[in-house]
Amino acid sequence: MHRRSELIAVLAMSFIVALVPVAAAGGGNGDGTIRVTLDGDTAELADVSTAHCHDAVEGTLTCFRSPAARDDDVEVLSVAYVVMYVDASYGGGSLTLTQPVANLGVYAFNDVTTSFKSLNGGHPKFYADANYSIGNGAWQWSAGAWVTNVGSGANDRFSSVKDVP
Ligand SMILES: [Ca+2]
Repeated sequence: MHRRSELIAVLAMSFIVALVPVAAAGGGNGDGTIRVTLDGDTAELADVSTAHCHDAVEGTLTCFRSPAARDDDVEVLSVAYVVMYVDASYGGGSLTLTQPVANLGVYAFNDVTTSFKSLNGGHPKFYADANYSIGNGAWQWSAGAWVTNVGSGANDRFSSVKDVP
């Protein structure tokens, strides 16, 4: 009976360990990796730093060289809550989100955001740490806000984001 209990304990631990990466990954396939496309072709995360992407397709980062092409794809603008931009005044690469993102690094968008537009009355809350942790700071503007520059205290610090009405 004692050995059997030990075996069950070991199996239970293995199960918990196996679950952790899935919970930590947030968006994507559960292993922290996602499929990336650029103008319909398979691409790498490293290829998309100046592209315009969205998260509306589960497990995929769908990117385009043109922001207009991104906005037109699967009517993403009608369901998104935020567009985040690498540069001030809505410049540089951009990422349109329809879902909470526990780790923006999964989309190669960790610690880069300088401006953003809230869409559809969205009220994005940005966190300095992954997994919506407020330990190192969190920021939120008005619902629907368009912000040309998040300011020196928040610039290039966002690591997770979700819509918090
Ligand atoms: Ca930036």
